[in-house]
Amino acid sequence: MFVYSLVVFTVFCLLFVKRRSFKERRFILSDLFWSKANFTCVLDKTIYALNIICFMKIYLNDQLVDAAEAKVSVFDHGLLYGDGIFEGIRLYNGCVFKLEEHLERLEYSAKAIMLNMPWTRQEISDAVCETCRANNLKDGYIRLVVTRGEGSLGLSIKNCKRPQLIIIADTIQLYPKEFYENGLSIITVPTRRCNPAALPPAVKSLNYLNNILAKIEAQHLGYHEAIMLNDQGYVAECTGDNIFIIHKGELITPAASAGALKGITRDTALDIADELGIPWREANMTRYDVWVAEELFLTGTAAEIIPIVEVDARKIGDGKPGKITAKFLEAFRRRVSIEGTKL
Ligand code: PXG
Repeated sequence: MFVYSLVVFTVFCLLFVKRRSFKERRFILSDLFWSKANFTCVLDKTIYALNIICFMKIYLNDQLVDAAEAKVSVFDHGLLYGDGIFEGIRLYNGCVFKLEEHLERLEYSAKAIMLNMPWTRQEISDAVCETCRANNLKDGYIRLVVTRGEGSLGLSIKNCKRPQLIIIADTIQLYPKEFYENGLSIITVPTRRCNPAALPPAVKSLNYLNNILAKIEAQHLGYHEAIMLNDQGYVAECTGDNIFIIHKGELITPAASAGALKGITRDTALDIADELGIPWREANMTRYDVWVAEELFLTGTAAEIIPIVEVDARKIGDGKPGKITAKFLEAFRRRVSIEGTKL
């Protein structure tokens, strides 16, 4: 009865604060109740689920639809074979960060897998902004997905008539705040990054099993993130982030040819290195190079810049987030607060 009343009351409150963002709604509602941590947590989850059911708009097939109506065919090759591409993009303070760069990478991924997108870059850009506006978002995470489209059973793409464009605009926090303050411990996992001759890791494809297997191995051992080596045994990247070491005052990261995705945040970190006057280079990197680094951090749209303090049970530097890493994080936060495409 209590749960039922709670749900009814929450729906009522949601209607009452319909034009507000998720964060504002949560704030108003937890103020209406009382601020016991557990209760707020349950309330958060309830509001989050109801928010999706009642209000979230998804961009699908050239229009905005309710989340409950956003359906794709079971014959879509994106579902049947992971045949498609995607981008994860951040929205900061009403501005989409590095939108042009993400759309350029999407076009490169499409070209690499021979998927002809029937939309111009401007059309996709407008659709991204429209989806964020429709969801009253100011800060969030945008998932842009292009599938090969509906086809017949069988690998051939010949019967896939029209790619599907899906845009989801939501909120995200990949890691808890304390990991950014205290740093993260990671390990190297057995699953190797795909050989570029088999599937170029630079293509941000819908087929993420290679990375998912590595993530499963990491989580199975109690870690949140893992280093993946390429088939020559050099460090490629992490399951969803690029990797950087700082050694003798120099910033070093694996090249795309070593199996790293050409990360947008990676490029931003290299720009920041230029701004800070820190020399950088791309190089083949062994696990030994990682273990003896003075500092280490990961970059990714979802994770942003996160300090690493332990790898394979070896402390990195003094086991605390490094001073240079802190400068990168500070410069990154400054950039995201002033750059971007306005909604
Ligand atoms: N390497 C890989 C394998 C990635 O998937 C990055 C590096 C970082 O690239 P950007 O452009 O974001 O700086 C990524 C992207 C998630 C998630 O939900 C994370 C990514 C992609 C998809 C999902 O954790 N990271």
